[in-house]
Amino acid sequence: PLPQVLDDPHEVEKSGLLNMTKIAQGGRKLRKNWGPSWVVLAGNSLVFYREPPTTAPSTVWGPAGSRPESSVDLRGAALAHGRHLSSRRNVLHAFCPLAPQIRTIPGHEFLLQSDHETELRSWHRALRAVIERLDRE
Ligand code: I3S
Repeated sequence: PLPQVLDDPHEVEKSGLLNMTKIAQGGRKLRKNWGPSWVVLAGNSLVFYREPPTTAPSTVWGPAGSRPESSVDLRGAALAHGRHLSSRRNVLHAFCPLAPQIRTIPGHEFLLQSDHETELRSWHRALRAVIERLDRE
C-alpha cells in the first residue's frame, strides 16, 4: 500500500519525534519494543521513519530517499488513552483495523508516547481530526 502514497504525496499535516512501539500486528500480540520514531501524518496515513529528515521538513515524506519503517492506514482507526497498556506517562493507544469499515476484525495496534504532555495532546487532536474526516468520507 505504501508506494501509492509515495507516488501521490499528500500534504503533511503533522510530523515529529515520538516514542513508539507496536503492540499488535494483524491481531497478533507483539512484544513491546519502544524506540524513537519520526512520525508523519499525511493523507490517510501515519508513517514511521527511523530518522528525522535532515533537510527542510514538513513538505517531504521524511528524509529524502529514505524508506519508511512502516505505515498504517487511519481509515476506521480508533484512539484511546494508553494508561492501561503502559507504565509510561502520556501514552496514546491507536488501533487500525485491517479493513477500514470492519472494526471488529483485529488489526494493527501501537502506542505513541512523549515526555511532553502538550506534544502528545496535540498529536491526539491531529489524529482524531484525520480519523473523523475519514469517517465522514
Ligand atoms: O506491557 P509490559 O510487558 O509491562 O511492557 C514492558 C516490557 O515490554 C519491557 O520489556 P521486557 O520485554 O524486557 O519486559 C519494556 O522494557 C517496558 O518498557 C515495557 O513497559 P512500558 O510500561 O514501558 O510500556
